[in-house]
Amino acid sequence: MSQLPGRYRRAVTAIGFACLGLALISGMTVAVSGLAVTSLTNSEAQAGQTTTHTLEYQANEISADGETDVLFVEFPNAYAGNLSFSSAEFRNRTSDATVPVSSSTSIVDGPDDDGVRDTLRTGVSKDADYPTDDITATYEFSLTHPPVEETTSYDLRLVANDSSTGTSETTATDAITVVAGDDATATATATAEPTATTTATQTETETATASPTATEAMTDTATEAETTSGDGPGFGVIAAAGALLAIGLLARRD
Ligand SMILES: [Ca+2]
Ligand SMILES: [Ca+2]
Repeated sequence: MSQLPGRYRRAVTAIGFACLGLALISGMTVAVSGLAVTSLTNSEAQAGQTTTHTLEYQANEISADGETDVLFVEFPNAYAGNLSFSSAEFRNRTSDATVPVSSSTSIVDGPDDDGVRDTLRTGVSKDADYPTDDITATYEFSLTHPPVEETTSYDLRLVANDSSTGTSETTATDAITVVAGDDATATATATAEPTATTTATQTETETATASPTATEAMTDTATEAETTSGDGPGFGVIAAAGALLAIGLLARRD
C-alpha cells in the first residue's frame, strides 16, 4: 500500500508531461504538408527533343503571415542548361485567390547546393487574416531532354521553405521519362531480350508490326516468324512433297 502513492505520482507526472507536449505541439503552426506533384504534361519525351511542360503541384499550410516562403522545383542535373522557364502561378485551392509572388522565379543551384543550376526558385508571400494557404502551383517551362542510351526516368524534387515552419520536401519519382533514339533503342532492346522462346515469337511479331522502326534484330526475327507462320511451312513442305512425287512418277514411267 505504501508504494501506490509513489506509482500514482509517477503516472500523473508522466501524463502531465504528455499533455504539456501535446499542448506545445498544438500551439505551433504545422509545417507545410501535402506537398505533391499532381500533374505534368509531356511527361514522356524523346531524347534530345525540346518540349514544353505544365507542372502542377499542391502544398498545404503555407503561412500567410506576410513573410516570404520559398518554393523550389529541382530537376535532375542532366537538365542543367536545358531548362527554360516561362511562368508560375500560385492559387489558394479553396478561394482561388492568387498567392502573390514576392521573388520572381529564377534558375538557381537550389537546396542541394551541389553547384549545378537545375532548380526553379520562387518566393511567395501572402499577408492574410487567416493563418495558412493550401495552394496549387502551376509552372510552365520547356526542357531539352538529355541524350540517353536507353529509356531513362528522372525524378523531380519539390522543396517548400516556409517563413514560419521551415522546410518540407517531397520527391516525385520517375516523373519524366526520356525515350532513347532508334539506335539506342535497338541496342537496349537487343540486350534486354537476349533469348527469344517459341512462345515469345508471336509477341515479337506483333511488336514488329506495331512499331515499324523496330530493331534489325527484331525485324530479322519477325521476318523469320512471318515466313514461318504466314504462307508458310505448309506450302513449302507441300511443294517439296509434290516435286518428289512428280519425280517419283516420272521415274516410274521411265
Ligand atoms: Ca509566409
Ligand atoms: Ca543544384
